[in-house]
Amino acid sequence: MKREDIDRILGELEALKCKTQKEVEEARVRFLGKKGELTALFDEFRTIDKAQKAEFGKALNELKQKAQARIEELKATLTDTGASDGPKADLSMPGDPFELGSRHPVSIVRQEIVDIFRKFGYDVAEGPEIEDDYHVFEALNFPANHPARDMQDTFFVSAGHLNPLLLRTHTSSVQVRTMEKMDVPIRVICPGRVFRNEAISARAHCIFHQVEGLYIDEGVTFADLKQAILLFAREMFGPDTQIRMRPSYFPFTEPSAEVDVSCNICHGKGCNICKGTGWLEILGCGMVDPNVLEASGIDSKRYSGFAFGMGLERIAMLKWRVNDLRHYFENDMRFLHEFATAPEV
Ligand code: 2NM
Repeated sequence: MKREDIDRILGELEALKCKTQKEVEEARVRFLGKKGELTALFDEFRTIDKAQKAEFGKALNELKQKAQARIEELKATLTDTGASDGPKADLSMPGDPFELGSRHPVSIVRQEIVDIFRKFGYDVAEGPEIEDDYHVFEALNFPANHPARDMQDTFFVSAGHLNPLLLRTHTSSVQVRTMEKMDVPIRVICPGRVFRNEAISARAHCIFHQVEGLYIDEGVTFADLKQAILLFAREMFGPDTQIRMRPSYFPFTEPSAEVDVSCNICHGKGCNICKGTGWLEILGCGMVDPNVLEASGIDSKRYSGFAFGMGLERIAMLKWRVNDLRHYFENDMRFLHEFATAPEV
């Protein structure tokens, strides 16, 4: 047995650094374990002669105490729990409640309408909300002095140009882009957000949602329009639904009509939803004006088409008896939860 062995181990203990509890445990085994360095010295101690025992006994005991103290010290200064390979979280903690969201009423109605027209063979097209004057007005046969082209009615992004940028006031602009790009026959519906410079009230809002439809082919007639709208109305409002058309005016269609559906709340008896008339106005439509076809490069002598448009907030109002448009945009959870449905399975 040599004094240097004891001194060397003392030095190593002092210099010992551990980053994890695992490393501390490895050091403990190395110095104090059954096959450790100190254990080996104690075994050797048993075999040495008496004179040497007097010299080394005390030093060896001190070494063992120092080794144990050093290991405890390292253990205490480390913050990890020693279970570093196991889960970090307390799995017995109660979980956060998981709140199920629900669809917005406008989104539900849009999906229903899109699904119906998809079944009829229509494609769905989307386009930019920030548009130019050409696609919102010029190509749609709006005369230069039409009030919609005024700051009073439309939000302009850039003014003073020949073709200013503005927020689209209808999704017909998407249909113009479709007519420019696609070959006839065209069957398309365009859902989307539109913007009008209106004072906000229970019946009007500056942002709302539309679905517009367009059908162009050879020999498309007003009778086709009427039948398409009737089939849509029966899918949307029930198989007993009747429609009626009233003459109207839109710059992009001629002739134009407004469509009412029979009130499915009072069935014609008269209630406060249909204001006693038995009819509810749901959309506008008409035969696409030849000027509109020609502007987008479609031969109006060979082709004809119909178009229609409806406001989603209005249809959702009729469906769920919502009495104020502003509810749709305020994100009041009490309102939104009204439309929660059981999760689909
Ligand atoms: C409506 C009513 C009537 C319409 C017209 C067009 C287009 F692009 F073909 F000219 N798209 N949508 C239209 C026609 C929209 O909304 C009340």
